[in-house]
Amino acid sequence: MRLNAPLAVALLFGTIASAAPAPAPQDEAAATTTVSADPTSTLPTTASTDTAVASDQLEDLASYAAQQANSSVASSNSKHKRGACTLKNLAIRREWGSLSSSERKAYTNAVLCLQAKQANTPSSLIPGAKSRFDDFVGTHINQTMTIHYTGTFLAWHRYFTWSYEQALRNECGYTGYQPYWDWAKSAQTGVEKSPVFDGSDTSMSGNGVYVPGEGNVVLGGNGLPEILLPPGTGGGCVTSGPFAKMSVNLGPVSLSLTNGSSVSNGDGLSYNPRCLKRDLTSAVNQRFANATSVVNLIVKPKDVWDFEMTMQGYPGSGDIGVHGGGHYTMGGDPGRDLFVSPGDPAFYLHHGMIDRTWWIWQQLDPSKRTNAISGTGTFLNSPASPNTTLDTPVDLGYAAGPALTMRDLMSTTAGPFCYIYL
Ligand SMILES: *[C@@H]1O[C@H](CO)[C@@H](O)[C@H](O)[C@H]1NC(C)=O
Ligand SMILES: *[C@@H]1O[C@H](CO)[C@@H](O)[C@H](O)[C@H]1NC(C)=O
Ligand SMILES: *[C@@H]1O[C@H](CO)[C@@H](O)[C@H](O)[C@H]1NC(C)=O
Ligand SMILES: *[C@@H]1O[C@H](CO)[C@@H](O)[C@H](O)[C@H]1NC(C)=O
Ligand SMILES: *[C@@H]1O[C@H](CO)[C@@H](O)[C@H](O)[C@H]1NC(C)=O
Ligand SMILES: [Cu+2]
Repeated sequence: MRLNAPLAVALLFGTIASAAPAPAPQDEAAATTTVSADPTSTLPTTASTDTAVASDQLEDLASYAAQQANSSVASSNSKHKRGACTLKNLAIRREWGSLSSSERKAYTNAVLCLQAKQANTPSSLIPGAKSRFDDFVGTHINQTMTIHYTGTFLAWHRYFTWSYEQALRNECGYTGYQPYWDWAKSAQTGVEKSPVFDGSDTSMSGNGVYVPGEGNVVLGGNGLPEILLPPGTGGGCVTSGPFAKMSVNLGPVSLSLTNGSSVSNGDGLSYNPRCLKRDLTSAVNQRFANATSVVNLIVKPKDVWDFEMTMQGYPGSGDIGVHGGGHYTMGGDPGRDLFVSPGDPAFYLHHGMIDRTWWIWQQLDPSKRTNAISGTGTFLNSPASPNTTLDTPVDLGYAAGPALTMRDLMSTTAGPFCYIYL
């Protein structure tokens, strides 16, 4: 179902302009972890407000998750399964800053390769999709209203990011795995100094050229409280690093500007080549995606509804969550466009971290959380649609195949997937 409403123009990460009634949380047995032998008992249960302490808490939670995932892979009886996930073939996704220079260059070279390969999408369907990279952007635009604030949000983006990683590997000779951007680290250093965005040859390219006189980005409104985000330190075209010359071909669809308004180019599917813009905004990173926010997201929600909503921001709460936090930290075009955001190659490092936080949260109580789903097939259930279930299909269109069911996408070490995060 293609929901390309004028409503879209008012839609923003972390908030929407029309307050749709939210479905009630799905019943889930309360997580009770009071057994004395519980290995999680040494883990933090509340996030420290001291971000340095919270960074350590995040490390503890992440290494617990890795041990937990390792031991479940090690103990799963894989004798009868072909191509099963084992410790031998388990992929490890790492933080960008922990990769060597040549590993980072191998990654960005593979992305440039994807951008140079012909699209699979027929131009009659998406005339602006010019490359394999654009196939992913086009699929995301096409499905935006059915993959955010839905029951599929986490799993859809897991499959999407994995499929992109597979395209880099299978179509562009990349031998590594999808790296991630740890927002907690860039909140400490300032985004401009983060190895992800410092503009060096071994970054994901840096800031846009400074545009003076920018005002605020305004989210919300139409009955919801407004959220004002300050402008960043760039705003113009990205001129350094591997993506200095890349062309953003699709969109905009719902692009927030730094004067409180937003723009669109119709359905965003026509060919509209322009430079990649960024407006790195440490204030947004520090406010919405600091180490405390990440630990809070992992330790507080006891059901997946709360987890998804905390991550994306409860509409009206004034919080855009770590999901909106990361997107608006990048800023620019397409960084501030919910529909077109995969047009910035750093999208996949951001969603690597989104997937990592979900994975850590799942590992804290795998028997209850691996298959936990809550939500429907439409953005905040507007218009109303059936609940997402394990049988709900996820189809990535011309970006990748095959269509799978939610059931296949819930675990990172079963079904088609075999990876963990360190
Ligand atoms: C857009 O999505 C619809 C289903 O939601 C699908 O039928 C159509 O083929 C998609 N178009 C492209 C170009 O992927
Ligand atoms: C859909 O999920 C909601 C919230 O958990 C629940 O109240 C409702 O009964 C479910 N509907 C169906 C048809 O299962
Ligand atoms: C999990 O297994 C991988 C691969 O054998 C290993 O590199 C990693 O250190 C292990 N992690 C933990 C936390 O045990
Ligand atoms: C905001 O900026 C855009 C682009 O510069 C401009 O077209 C638009 O008119 C401005 N809107 C307002 C309300 O100032
Ligand atoms: C960290 O994030 C939380 C929300 O996630 C926010 O309440 C807090 O103010 C932030 N801390 C700093 C130092 O900005
Ligand atoms: Cu998305």
